[in-house]
Amino acid sequence: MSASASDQLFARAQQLIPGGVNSPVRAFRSVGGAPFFTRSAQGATLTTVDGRELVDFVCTWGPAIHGHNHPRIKAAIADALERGTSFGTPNPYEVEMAELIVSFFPSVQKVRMCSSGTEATMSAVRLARGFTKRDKIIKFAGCYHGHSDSLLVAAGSGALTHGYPDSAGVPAAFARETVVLAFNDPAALDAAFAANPGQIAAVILEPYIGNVGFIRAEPGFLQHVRAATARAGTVLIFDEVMTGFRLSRGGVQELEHIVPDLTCLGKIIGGGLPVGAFGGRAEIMDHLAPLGLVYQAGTLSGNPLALAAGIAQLRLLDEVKPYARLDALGSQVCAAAAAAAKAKGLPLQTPQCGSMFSLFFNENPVRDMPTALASDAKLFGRFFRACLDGGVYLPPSAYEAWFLSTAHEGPAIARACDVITDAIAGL
Ligand code: HOZ
Repeated sequence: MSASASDQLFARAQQLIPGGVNSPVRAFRSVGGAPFFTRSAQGATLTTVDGRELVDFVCTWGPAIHGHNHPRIKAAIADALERGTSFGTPNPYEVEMAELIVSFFPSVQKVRMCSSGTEATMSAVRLARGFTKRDKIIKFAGCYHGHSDSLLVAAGSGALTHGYPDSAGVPAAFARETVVLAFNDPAALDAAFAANPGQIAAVILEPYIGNVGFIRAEPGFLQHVRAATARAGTVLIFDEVMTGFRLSRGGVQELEHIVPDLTCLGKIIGGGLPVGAFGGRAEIMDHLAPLGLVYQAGTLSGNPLALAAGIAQLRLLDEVKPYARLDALGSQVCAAAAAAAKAKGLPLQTPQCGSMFSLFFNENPVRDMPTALASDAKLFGRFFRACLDGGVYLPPSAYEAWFLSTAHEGPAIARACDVITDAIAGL
């Protein structure tokens, strides 16, 4: 039997690209099998280079909230393309995007664009350190904030998936400046502040975690974090790269009525093109160069194509008001999976908020990294492969969130629920 087009590409890729992929989770190592290569994506569907059509629950890891290749976003990119691909000077899209972000996120008074979520979180941490003149930061185990040195400690996402939550190559001296705490544990936060008086520059967190699977903050936790950081003069950074514009118009901070000092954004604001942003209180943001002494820069920052796509995507959000519909779709998938697991006698947790959720094969509720790691990841791998065989693509890791788009409404969701139900029944 001749190798599939995906297998042939993967063989070539492995010769030249470490692991054959440009981002580790895509290698399928924790779920088994070889990755497929995508030829095109439309609506809720990925088409592989072998011509298979898959219902996509990854949505390019969050950005495709209106589905893949939406005509309005395509048109905005095409229009911007007529004017050029990159200018290296200020451009009008940057002002329009800043106005939009500030209108969606009232906590953001000033914002700077960059090219990825990693840049956004890395820069926000540097800014918090420059602003407070302190070195230490607090992060929570399992939260993933991209791959800069200070933040790649007890990290989720691919780092956790492949068993290296503390990456090699991060100097111990850097890691010592990062205090790692359990998520959803207010007492641990109080103890860390008591042990490091006047030393904590920032607390950074995914307010609902998307990178150890999906985990919601328990009632009162984020409010506790806000009060403790305010008392300590510590900058509170919400990493809403995944949750921003996705769980509500104004992210988790809107749902939980919290005003963080800084917010990191990405994914949806690029409409599928590379982008990131960080913003917050003007008093803090004005410490950035050229006004202040904290340096941050980027040749492709404010890229006109990425911002044209993102502006179209945000305007569309306000037109279609998708959040109730997305929540109903998420509930439908979780309910179908829960019913199948109950019928099969398998323990399953289905934490969900709107269009983000996870399926954990676990007896107990998942509230932090240790409880997530107590899930049956091997069983998830079998479930993943059964779904893929049935034409449904899930995140290829037990420790990543699933994403939905408005394009999943109708036949796609019905087909996916049937495949998920059959896959669980066959475990
Ligand atoms: N770290 C990303 C999700 N948490 C994965 C990105 C990718 O592989 O494209």
